[in-house]
Amino acid sequence: MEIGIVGLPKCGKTTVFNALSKGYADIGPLSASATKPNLGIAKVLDSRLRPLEEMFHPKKTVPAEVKYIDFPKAPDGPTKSQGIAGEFLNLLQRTDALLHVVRAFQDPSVPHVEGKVDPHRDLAAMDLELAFADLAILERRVERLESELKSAKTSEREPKLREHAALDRIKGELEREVPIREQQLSDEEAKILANFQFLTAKPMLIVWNIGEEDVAQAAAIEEQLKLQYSKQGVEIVALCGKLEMDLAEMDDEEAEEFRSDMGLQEPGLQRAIRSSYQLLGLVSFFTVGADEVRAWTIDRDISAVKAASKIHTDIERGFIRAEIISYDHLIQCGSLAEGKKKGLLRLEGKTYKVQDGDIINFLFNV
Ligand SMILES: Nc1nc2c(ncn2[C@@H]2O[C@H](COP(=O)(O)OP(=O)(O)OP(=O)(O)O)[C@@H](O)[C@H]2O)c(=O)[nH]1
Ligand SMILES: [Mg+2]
Repeated sequence: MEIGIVGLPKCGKTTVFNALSKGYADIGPLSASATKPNLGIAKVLDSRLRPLEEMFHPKKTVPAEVKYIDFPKAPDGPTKSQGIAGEFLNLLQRTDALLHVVRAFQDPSVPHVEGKVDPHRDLAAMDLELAFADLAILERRVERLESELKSAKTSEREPKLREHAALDRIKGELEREVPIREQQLSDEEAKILANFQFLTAKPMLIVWNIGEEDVAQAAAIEEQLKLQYSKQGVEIVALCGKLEMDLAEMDDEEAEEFRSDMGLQEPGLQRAIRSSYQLLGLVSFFTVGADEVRAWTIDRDISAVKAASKIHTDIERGFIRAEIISYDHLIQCGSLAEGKKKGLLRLEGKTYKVQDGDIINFLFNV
């Protein structure tokens, strides 16, 4: 699972990246010569891990992870593109979701290209860039189909005509500024689209990068923004990138103290990571034991046997049954043995749909 970070120049992309992945990539003027994307991994903090640790005292605990990619700034040049460097478009298209950073912080030492800081304007400008990238691809494909149709045999015409009609309609809506993720698609259109990797079709998390002085109002700002921008496939969080980056560099205790001094409640960063997780339609199941308590990431609604393959293909191949208890039931019972006595630890087969929070022990035979 990979999330691509996008945004206009100097909006704080690399800062947010560092905060998410606890990384040390150069920011600000130091990053001027950066030519390679930064890759990082964020651990998904899950409040269910701690009680499981207390129950099983494992040697180690492994949280779920999300990968983030931060792109260097687009080179100055004749193209109007501000937010997407052409050479990285492919990489961006391969990601599963976008994290769109919008500058809402005031800082005279970081001049804005447009002069004034205006996050609403910037958000719209970047959305437009994403739409342009998709339109360019749609136009090329539509033109190509038109020229192929001229010489196509009768038997080949039908599928090409259908693809043409679908793409042309989607293109028309995109030109009216409806991102693909908000368009109503027929099953056939969705199938045709699956062959492409359109940017405006990806789920998007907007990170409203507020200044240090606004941190106390973060929750209120976020509430307001949600009314305006939350939609199907779009989530929004308000956080101060710079502060979160500083906090990510501290150890837990120090960070905790700092947060309470600042009056910060739930870390903005954790909300951002969790939102990315939800946007992607991901859930976690857990494996537990004296060696390891571990969260595993899967798509919502996948089968027990597919979930097993996340751990090892041997477990998938030799799958017999899965012993499952829900997280809530396990906590109520206090132990697996008690869960079994109460009949809450049950046996499920290959096709069982794994639920968020299931505690699973796979029985297999190789
Ligand atoms: N005051 C303040 N400054 C910030 C904040 N976030 C980022 N900055 C500053 O803004 C400047 C640009 O931040 P970067 O993270 O490098 O921004 P970027 O979007 O990666 O920039 P490019 O990759 O060059 O497009 C740096 O000097 C940061 O310290 C913030 O929340 N508050
Ligand atoms: Mg950067």
